[in-house]
Amino acid sequence: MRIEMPKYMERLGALKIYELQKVLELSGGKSSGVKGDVPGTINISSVDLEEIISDMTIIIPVKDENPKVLEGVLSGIPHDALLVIVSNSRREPIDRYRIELDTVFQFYRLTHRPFLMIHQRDLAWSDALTEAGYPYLLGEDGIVRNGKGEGMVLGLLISKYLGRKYVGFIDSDNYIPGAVNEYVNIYAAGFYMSKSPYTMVRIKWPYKTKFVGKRFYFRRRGRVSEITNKFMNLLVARITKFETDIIKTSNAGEHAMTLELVDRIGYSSGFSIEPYQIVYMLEEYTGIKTPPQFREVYEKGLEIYQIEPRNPHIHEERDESHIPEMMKHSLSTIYHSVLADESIKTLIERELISRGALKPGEKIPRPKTYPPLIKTSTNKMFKTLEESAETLIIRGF
Ligand SMILES: Nc1nc2c(ncn2[C@@H]2O[C@H](COP(=O)(O)OP(=O)(O)O)[C@@H](O)[C@H]2O)c(=O)[nH]1
Ligand SMILES: [Mg+2]
Repeated sequence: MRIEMPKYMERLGALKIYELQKVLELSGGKSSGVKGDVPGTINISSVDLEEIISDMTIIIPVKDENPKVLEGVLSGIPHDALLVIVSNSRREPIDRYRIELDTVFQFYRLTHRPFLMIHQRDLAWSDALTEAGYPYLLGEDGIVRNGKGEGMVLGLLISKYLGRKYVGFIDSDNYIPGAVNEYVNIYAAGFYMSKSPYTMVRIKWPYKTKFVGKRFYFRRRGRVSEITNKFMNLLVARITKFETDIIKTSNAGEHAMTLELVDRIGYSSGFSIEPYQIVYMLEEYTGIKTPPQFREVYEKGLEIYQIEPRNPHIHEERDESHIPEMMKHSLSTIYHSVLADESIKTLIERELISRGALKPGEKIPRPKTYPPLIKTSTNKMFKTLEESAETLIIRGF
């Protein structure tokens, strides 16, 4: 895979945020590296990509998706990545989890891909998370809360137990297996470029593709992400005092991290999780908080790559009604940041009101946040799950 070298990077304390890099060739040839090659680009050979992917867990969050689409997604994930599927699908009146499981089993029979699958609302999580010292995801009823963020954190806890060095997310509603394949290769390319054990790679979809009339329409920007990026960059400017547009991936559901970083950032509920990760890193790793919680990250630095794939993004188009709600959750992470001043707060309120996502006078709810995973004993957690989880299925490892 050949990628543009980033020409520009913003450095904030321990953070290095690279400008957007484009994929130039899906497959760039046998030899890796920059020397003697095309200036301004870096090539990573498929052998080097596969080496990294064989030390990677891929988490797939699922909620009521079409099993055929899920099957396509599985087929796109490179062979040596470990599959962890966390589903929050309805179990009544039809048990959709069972149907998904059948799809995954069939895929396993035909490919022998090791996988682990579990339901987000499995009652065993209650004891498992409590014993592990991470009860935060449990609601008042003692069951894990609904929400994409919650499902993702469960996936991360399992990945921490499994111990592979890299962890990536792939949505289960992607219609193009080739795009899925490219995303995972991009994660590996980012890790190849990075020099730090604390690295995050975020995907910037080039187009959100819609079918309009008789042809595709390639929309350049998503509504929510455009607005979140604008405010996220204003938040960065509160630290540097220079306005910037460096952040292009505030809502990147498709992203990957080193396990070392998974342990050292915070998470949040539902669809606020992706922007919150950036807010957390800005609060924790730009030097404004003393003493720092994780000194080692300051020693080694934390690198954030943002990479734009070649494949268009064609995913399940849901009805538009949830967009204002998503926008509110997304911006609430910035609004409630310690870095946000009154002027940014006022701008966010105005934006949400003008888009019908907030009524005048209404308060923006604080996002529900979850601490880093570093102190969690995932061995204890996993033992309990193995003993009593009704929905846990493991095959091939
Ligand atoms: N485990 C889990 N997955 C979820 C939940 N909500 C959504 N997902 C999955 O998360 C991914 C992204 O959700 P989607 O609704 O497509 O969001 P969008 O693509 O960001 O608009 C999809 O694969 C969903 O199936 C949830 O509550 N739990
Ligand atoms: Mg989607």
